[in-house]
Amino acid sequence: MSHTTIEWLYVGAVVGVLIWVGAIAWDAERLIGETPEDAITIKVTAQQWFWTFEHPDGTKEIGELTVKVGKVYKFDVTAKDVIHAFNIPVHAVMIDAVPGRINHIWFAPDQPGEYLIQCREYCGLLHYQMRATLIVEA
Ligand SMILES: [Cu+2]
Repeated sequence: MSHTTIEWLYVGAVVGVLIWVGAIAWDAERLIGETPEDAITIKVTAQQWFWTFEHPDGTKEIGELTVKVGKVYKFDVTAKDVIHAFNIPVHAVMIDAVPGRINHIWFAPDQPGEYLIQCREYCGLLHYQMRATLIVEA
């Protein structure tokens, strides 16, 4: 093979790998970005300095959220006063809670237990106490 042919093979291989990596990243992003159709919607409202959760049947929980293993949940997140951020560190859930708009994020708990929910955007005096408990039932 000539010198030039080898160079072109090399360029082809590099381009091929880049396309492959790009396709994987694109697919991963698509999977994360799309909310599964069977998701149960929970309305999450942030205000100084607590969290309110509303289930589809209208039941409300303040300071704690009860969900079940094996189900998929979509959070409709908003705020009443200032900007907060809804965060469940263990489940990599993190989205801004902004007055006047609804942001979406979903998750599917796979382990029973109690987990921390917290505010991740400084929202005033008691920001550091703006916590809730995620209760995942079997
Ligand atoms: Cu806060």
